[in-house]
Amino acid sequence: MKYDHQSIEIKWQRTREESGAFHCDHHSDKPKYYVLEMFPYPSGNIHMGHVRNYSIGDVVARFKRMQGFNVLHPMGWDAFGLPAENAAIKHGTHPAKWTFSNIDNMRTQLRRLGYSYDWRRELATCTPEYYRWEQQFFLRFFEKGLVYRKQAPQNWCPKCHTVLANEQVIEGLCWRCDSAVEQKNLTQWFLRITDYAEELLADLDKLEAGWPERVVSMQRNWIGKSIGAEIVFPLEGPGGSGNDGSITVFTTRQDTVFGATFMSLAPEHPLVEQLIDGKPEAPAVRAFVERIRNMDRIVRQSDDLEKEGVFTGAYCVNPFTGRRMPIWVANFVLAEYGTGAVMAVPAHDQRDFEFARKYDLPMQVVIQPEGDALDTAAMQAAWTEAGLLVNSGEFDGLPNEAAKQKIADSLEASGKGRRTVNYRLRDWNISRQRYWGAPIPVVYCDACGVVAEKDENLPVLLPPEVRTHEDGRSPLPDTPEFAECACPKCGGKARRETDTMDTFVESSWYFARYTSASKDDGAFDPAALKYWMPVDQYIGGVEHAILHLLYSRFFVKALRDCGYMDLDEPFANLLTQGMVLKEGAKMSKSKGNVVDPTEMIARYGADTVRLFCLFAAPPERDFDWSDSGIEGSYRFIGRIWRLAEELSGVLMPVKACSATAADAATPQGKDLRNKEHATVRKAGADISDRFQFNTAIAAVMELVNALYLAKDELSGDEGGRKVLSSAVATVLTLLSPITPHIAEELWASIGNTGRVTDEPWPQWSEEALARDEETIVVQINGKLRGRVSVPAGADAKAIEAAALSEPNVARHLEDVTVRKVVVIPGKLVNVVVG
Ligand code: ANZ
Ligand code: ZN
Repeated sequence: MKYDHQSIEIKWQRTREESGAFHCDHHSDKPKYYVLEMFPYPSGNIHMGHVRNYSIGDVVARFKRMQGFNVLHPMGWDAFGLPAENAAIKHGTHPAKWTFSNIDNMRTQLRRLGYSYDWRRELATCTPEYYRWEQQFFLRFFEKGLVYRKQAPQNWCPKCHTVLANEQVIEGLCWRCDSAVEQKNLTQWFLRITDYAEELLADLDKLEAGWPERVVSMQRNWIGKSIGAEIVFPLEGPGGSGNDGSITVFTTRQDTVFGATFMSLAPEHPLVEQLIDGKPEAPAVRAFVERIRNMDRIVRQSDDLEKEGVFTGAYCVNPFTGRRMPIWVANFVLAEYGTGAVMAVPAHDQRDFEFARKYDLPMQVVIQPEGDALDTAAMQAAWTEAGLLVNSGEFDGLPNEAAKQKIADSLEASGKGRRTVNYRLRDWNISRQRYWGAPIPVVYCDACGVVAEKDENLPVLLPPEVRTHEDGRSPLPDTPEFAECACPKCGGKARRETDTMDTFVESSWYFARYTSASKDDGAFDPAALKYWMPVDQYIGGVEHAILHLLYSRFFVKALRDCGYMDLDEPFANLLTQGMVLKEGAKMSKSKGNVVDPTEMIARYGADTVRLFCLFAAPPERDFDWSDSGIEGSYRFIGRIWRLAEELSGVLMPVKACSATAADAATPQGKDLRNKEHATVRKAGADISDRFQFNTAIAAVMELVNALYLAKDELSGDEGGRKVLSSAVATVLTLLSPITPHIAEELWASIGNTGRVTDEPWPQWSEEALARDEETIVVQINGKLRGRVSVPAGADAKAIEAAALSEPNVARHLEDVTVRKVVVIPGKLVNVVVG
């Protein structure tokens, strides 16, 4: 019979779905296992990257199910976002229509791949049934002060007509469209993720066991904790009195304070105007500040930025040395970091060193490397390494690490400063000037000010009809039905917030909603949430190492603190899968190298496509899509199909690993049974340990080869048939998570009852693996010359002796000189002769 993958696959997809085979429930005595792949944006079609991602997740889900876990494996749609609006403008449709028709199409494509989802839990984030809970979270955050409004310069994408969070600016470009990001001063809503900086950092230690090291360290760097001190520098008034206020700096090097010879302020520092007021330097300073403010932020933050500055004409005083320090404005000092002011220590900081050389500012060595004496006149660069303190009063002679502590103590005792910690992480701007997003549930009332919506007024629905703007601006501000509203407090005329939420807000909690996706009187069913969370295995692309994965971690902690859940971290284990490339390059329409999954499924079937995605490489690694690769997978499936066909009438309906030692009485029977059990052991270990599906599949391929070699000899008697049947059952059972359709089809055709995908994962036994004798192949100069049997576990000496005395081998060695004997215990002896 021909292998008709189309009809076989569609038949089993229907059967399994109609029987609700993958529905799950939290009322269960089994241990739970929650496996989740990052949900897709409904852009139109499934691409090969999705197929790889979801195939990995599906094998994990099915494998855990076979191991006896109660498995939750859901799928849904990250359905708000800009492409829907752009498509709507281009094609004159509504974003909702475009989105839902894409969802329908992509759902069909996923079904055709045979994934074991509990489709009852499907969700789309653009529905009010979903986003109403997000609006409720917003209200709780608002009450707790976890969300607030502020005006600040923001990242603005001119093409997307919206602001972007810092995490969404990748090397100065918009994460979505690669346009250069500009700065724009706007009043926006922020989530106070910085309140959680310390916890987000500390909990990374717990994630180290289950997350890739690279992702953990990227998050650590992004949060960017710096331990140091704040030091207060009194300003020198016109009369040198020091009573005219002060400048506070943040430093990680308080041990160098005696070497601070001038002060550098950010151009945006609020004191600048006051300091230059009435001074002759004022015009030059204003011009400089204006020029730097307009500079691209990324250029400004780059290491190779040419250091520039301007003197303000004002001075402050070093509180430790009493020295007068000129105050400069410098282009490399950032307003948003620390206090926006830096005590400049040119002898020990490279930026300050370059700045001091350029503007001829004083330099003072305060850290001396042991056994050397730095001379400021001769220094070519700042000394930034460790050393002993000099020119530092009572602290002289201390190693600088110890001095850090002593000087911090002194700061706190004298009131000149204090220990402090700084983070790079900034609060998360969640306002977006877009239509296709969740409305922010806030109104502005002339009488009452900023007023949060009432719970009973949720959801704040997006208006279904809007007039889109050709230039891509959001239509919401000019949609009176939406924008004009009543104040929830005084009932008077008010205006609704017309910004919508960043779509990364929706993806920060969808994983928790799956546990109770259809609940309509609350965001989560507490019992279901408690049972299923955290996600045991999360799988997705490494491009989310910071963005989505950091936001989700924060969101869970914030929801916990609002009483929604009792959970610290959402994802216990994370797998970041590699990309599917074509000829070494990322697949893209512009390169014309896209391989369409639908076409591949039509030609080879879903099982072959799944198999290839899993066999081509370990999951974390990139792999190249190749015709020969997919052909190879197709041939392997054909080989299994033919094996079952050739053995029809021989095979009987039995379970994996069911043949007994008595069934396997002949040497061939024994060997095959042994191979069967060894394959189960290897495949199980490879999948459990780091999801090495490729080597697990290779092991099953070897078992299939062994079946082909043994089948004729074993078909003759009852015991042999039993051994063959058991090994075939094992092949089908082990392959069922990977290629479920053909496994199910052949399982049924052999006459088995039940479904192979409902079978338990097979158990290997020590007894079957143990061998009393091993066959060793003997080669001379790489040519096969004989086989010998030795006791299992024999040592190299014994194996060599047996090999050399084998009659045929001995004959070939008669007139030659043996140069070397290589023994690989359990396998082979190679005699090198000359
Ligand atoms: C004095 C000093 C002496 C410093 C020395 C370094 C070496 P991280 O580790 O990144 O936190 N700094 C502080 N605020 C700044 C700002 N807003 N813009 C630019 N630079 C700023 O770096 C902390 C160090 O960066 C601080 O320690 C400060 O320079 C500088 F030998 O203070 B240091
Ligand atoms: Zn953009």
